[in-house]
Amino acid sequence: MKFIHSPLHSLHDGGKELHRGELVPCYEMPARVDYILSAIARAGWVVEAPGDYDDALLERVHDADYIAFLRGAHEAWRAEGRDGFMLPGAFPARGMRRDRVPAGLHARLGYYAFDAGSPIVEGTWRAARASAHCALAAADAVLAGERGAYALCRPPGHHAGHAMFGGYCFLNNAALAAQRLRDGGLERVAVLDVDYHHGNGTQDIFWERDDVLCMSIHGDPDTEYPFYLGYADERGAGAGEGFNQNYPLPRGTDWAAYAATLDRVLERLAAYAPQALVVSLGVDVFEGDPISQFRLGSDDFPRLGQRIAALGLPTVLVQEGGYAVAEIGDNVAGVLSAFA
Ligand code: OKP
Ligand code: ZN
Repeated sequence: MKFIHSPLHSLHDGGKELHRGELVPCYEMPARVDYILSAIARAGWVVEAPGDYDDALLERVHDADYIAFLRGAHEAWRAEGRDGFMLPGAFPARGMRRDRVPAGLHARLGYYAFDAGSPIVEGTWRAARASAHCALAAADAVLAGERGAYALCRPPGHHAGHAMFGGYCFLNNAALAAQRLRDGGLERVAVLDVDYHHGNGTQDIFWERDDVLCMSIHGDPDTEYPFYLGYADERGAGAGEGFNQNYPLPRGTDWAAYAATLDRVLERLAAYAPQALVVSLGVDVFEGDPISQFRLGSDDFPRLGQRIAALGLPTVLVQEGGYAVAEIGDNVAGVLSAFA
């Protein structure tokens, strides 16, 4: 088992999110990583840094102009004489033009964003890039024969689509790992997203593909973020029809109800006979999470890990959400202990 982490994550800091009408410090904060690293150290596991990867690899799952926008956004912001974090205030909603990318910086910001909760600061691009590198390095470890590899990614990735950011996510780390496994010669890869929030970005990226099965268990979007995707009738299109599967569950779901759905999901996942698995590992299903509404206890995370490990697949685990900061380390380590 390998554990991959980059200290560059801390460059993504200092932004605020629009939360219920107020600008508040982001729930997705650097301290999350400190708690995970402490728990990893307590378990006696050793963390490695990823190597560097060419930006062209990011275009395996993301739009080239979107990548160029992320890379240059804050520099352009500063060139306009501004400072601090960037948040969009207008979006191309229904009936508006989405077929052309506007020229102005603020216009492009809203074009590529889908919420006002994902601030871009000066270090966001470098942190997001390093986070993606962690996922790529974890995929490479699995391609080299490791049974499991954990990428301590921050910022997270599963809300980032082919050409959009939001939900604290800029580059889709799990999708990049899955694509890396495909490019490394594996024919079928499955992505299992257990974060509390629907992995809309991963769904977007693999929507028309049958070589990457996407399964997500999450809070019902009728009431939970990201609201406008994640319903059970979204099943993929074209060649990808049937290769996207969503399992929304109600607020208040506890381990007993969660495990019943998880067992069905794992059975279907195994039937696809993937050659490797990518887990979008959000631990915001925890009962103490400040922005989520499931009721899994800390004791349930080893159970989750055991069930995933029992698939017997080479597995890349990619860190996504988890905002109960003091407990995030133990909850993540609880899952990882089943693999390590
Ligand atoms: C990211 B991940 C804005 C409300 C939106 C975003 C939640 C993103 C969760 N304040 N909150 O899936 O854990
Ligand atoms: Zn989440």
